Parts: sequence; C-alpha cells; structure tokens
Amino acid sequence: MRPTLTAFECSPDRGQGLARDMRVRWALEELGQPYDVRPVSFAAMKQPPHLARSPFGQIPTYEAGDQVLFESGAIVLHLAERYPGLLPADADARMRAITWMFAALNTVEPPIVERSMAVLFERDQPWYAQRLEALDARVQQRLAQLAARLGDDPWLDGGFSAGDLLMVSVLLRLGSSGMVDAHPTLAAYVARATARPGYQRAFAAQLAAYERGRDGA
Ligand code: GTB
Repeated sequence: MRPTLTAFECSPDRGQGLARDMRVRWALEELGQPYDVRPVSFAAMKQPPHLARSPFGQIPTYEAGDQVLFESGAIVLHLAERYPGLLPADADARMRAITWMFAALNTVEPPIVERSMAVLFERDQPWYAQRLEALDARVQQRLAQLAARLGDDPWLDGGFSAGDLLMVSVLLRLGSSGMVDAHPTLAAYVARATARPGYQRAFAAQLAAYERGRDGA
C-alpha cells in the first residue's frame, strides 16, 4: 500500500527542507518505500477533511489504507517499526534508538523552536536582545550536552537510526545561526547525515514540490 503524506502547498521555508514533512520523506527514502504527497494550503489545513487527519490542522499526516497518522515523530516511528533499516533488531538497542527519537523531539527541539519563533516574531520587541540571549543559552546548553555524548562517534548509538534522523532534522532548524558549527563534531554529524542518499532524495523532492507550489504548477 503506497502511503500518502501531506505537506505544505508552498512551504514558508522556500524549499530549505525545514518543514516537518521532510523528516517523514527522509525516513521513507531511507527505507526505500515509495510514497505520494498531497499538498495542502494553509486554509485547507483548517478545514474538516484535513482536521479529520490532523486534529491540530497541521502537516505532515500519513495515510495508508485505513491507517491515518499525524505527528511526524509517530509517523517516523511507525515506518521504522514496519520496515527494516532505521531501528536495530536487538530489543535493547532498539529502545535506545527510540529514546533518541524522543530526546530529539522533546528535549532538543523545543528550545530550538522557541528560539526560531523569537527570531521570526519578536524581533521588534524592546526586550528582544535580552530574550534572544537567554534562548541562545538554552540551545547552546543542549548542543554542548549532545556534543559531549556524541564524542567522536559517527552516530548517537551504533549505526544510523531513526534517532539520528530526527536529531539531525532538529539540528538543521538552527540553519545559518552558526550554533551547530560551534561544535565541529556536531557539524560533521549533520554533514554526514545530510550526505546520505536518502536525505538527498527527500530534500530534492521537497524542493521540487516547493517550486511547483511557488509557480502555481
Ligand atoms: N508536533 C507536530 C509534528 O511533529 O508533526 C508539529 C507539526 C507542525 O508544526 N506542522 C507545521 C504546520 O502544519 C509545519 S512544520 N504549521 C501550520 C499550522 O500550524 O497552522 C513547522 C515549520 C513550519 C515552517 C518552517 N519554516 O518556514 O522554516 C519550519 C517548520
């Protein structure tokens, strides 16, 4: 059964691959699973047909027959459980990889998102510089802790896993802030992950989708 994802009709990131459909596309590419994408507009996201798939009116969603999922982390976990390649077979190692998935989404992503929101929406506030300093410190703390754990290892725990896929997806949201580059081992970790053919295919697909949406094709 070929699944269908939803993604922005025209992503506000202009095809930089920062929207959360990218992590699901990347997982599907790593797993060698074909998929279709249904683009949705901001208006359509808030209409009943999409709200039936995503109660919060967001992308991405995943549909395969009767299975309808929302939450990018849950979708990646579902795919990684279903097809071999993104979770180790050994039960303990598998649970550690799943723990890294949660760490990426629950411990590392929130301060990064909070910082991104401030940069986007709070720039004009008189307290912006002070707030940004505090938010930077929170992100920097997480990056230092992550770098300490990664050390010189290529991946977080053994081979590349869904934990790495989500962690790198989250780190990419720091974009050109230079915060990841301040840790050469983390920068190399991100470069290693994004050089993977699965990432490259997913990135190209979302960029092409953005360009189609932008050109109204
Ligand atoms: N926890 C959910 C998940 O992981 O699936 C969060 C999903 C989510 O935030 N979806 C966003 C969305 O649908 C798109 S990815 N937003 C529309 C809305 O809520 O009305 C977040 C995102 C958006 C834009 C950029 N960007 O421009 O760089 C990056 C990430």
